[in-house]
Amino acid sequence: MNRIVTLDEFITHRQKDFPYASGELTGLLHDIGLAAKIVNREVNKAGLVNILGKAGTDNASGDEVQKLDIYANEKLLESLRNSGECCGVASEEMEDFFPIQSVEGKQSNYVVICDPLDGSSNIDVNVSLGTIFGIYRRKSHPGGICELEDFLQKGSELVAAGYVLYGTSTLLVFTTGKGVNGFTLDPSIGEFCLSHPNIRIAERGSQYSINQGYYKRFDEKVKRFIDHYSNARMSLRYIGSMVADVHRILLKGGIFLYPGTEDRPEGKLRLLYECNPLGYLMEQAGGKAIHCTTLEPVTAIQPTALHQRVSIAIGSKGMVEEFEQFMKS
Ligand code: P6P
Repeated sequence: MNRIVTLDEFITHRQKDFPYASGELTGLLHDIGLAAKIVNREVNKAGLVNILGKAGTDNASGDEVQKLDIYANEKLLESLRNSGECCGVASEEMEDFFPIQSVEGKQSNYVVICDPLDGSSNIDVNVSLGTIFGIYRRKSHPGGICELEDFLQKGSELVAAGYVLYGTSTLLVFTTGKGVNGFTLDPSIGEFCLSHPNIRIAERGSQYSINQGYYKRFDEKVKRFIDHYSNARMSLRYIGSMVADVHRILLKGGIFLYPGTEDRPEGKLRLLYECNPLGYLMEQAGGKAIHCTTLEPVTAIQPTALHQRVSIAIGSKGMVEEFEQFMKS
């Protein structure tokens, strides 16, 4: 029987792999793991307590906010604020970034970006949800308040990124730029345990993932790509929760697409909080993530706004490159 390797043990043991080998990044990953356990507890009983349903507000991207989104955002902020390991957080649930005061004079070198609860429209129907996060080294002068430039960094500048999937089990999958590893929460000991070491995505898969309901509103070349896969008898799987769809593709191979449409040519998904962290992680697993129109890597896009939206095609390298060929034809 293999020995259990907990998340904390893994991070500590691999600390030498982390850029700048500082305890801060270790501490940040621990903080995110802690927040994930707390959010998991509430997600697992969302049907039992008065935390279901819409909170009656919209977030910065105009999406109706569910109470669990607010709760998840607060828990992440709380966990990151208490340790003072980062100097600021930008979240899909907050209009502007949130500077964090230094704790006991500690000068933090990192900022965190997050989508606290992605796919939250699925809360009421018990479909998997996710938390997405990314960690950057700050660009502004250490010791001062974090600045907008600390968050408007390309995905290629990430020093760590990952997600938590609240599904049939709770999984934390992340990278620090040295490959991708997955940890499953063992509720009996309250620890994330290494369950998916060194994840690599297959060159191709048998599934594609897109909201087929928008077919009529896609670009003609996107329609031709979808028709090609439909005629090739590929399977269509679409959950409406990006973390769940991308996680399935990471493990099974495939391609997830959220192209622009006539009414939303720039696409729906957020560059900072969804596409960059997941794109960076996918690249680390041997996959690819590109903009559906420019075909550039999403991690190469220079962000210009905190809530900027982009289109994305992400997944198996061979399938993303096949999509590229259709878009160039
Ligand atoms: P649509 C959830 O709201 C989300 O941001 C992603 O998790 C998901 O992939 C996408 O939007 C679903 O959007 O337009 O297909 O409902």
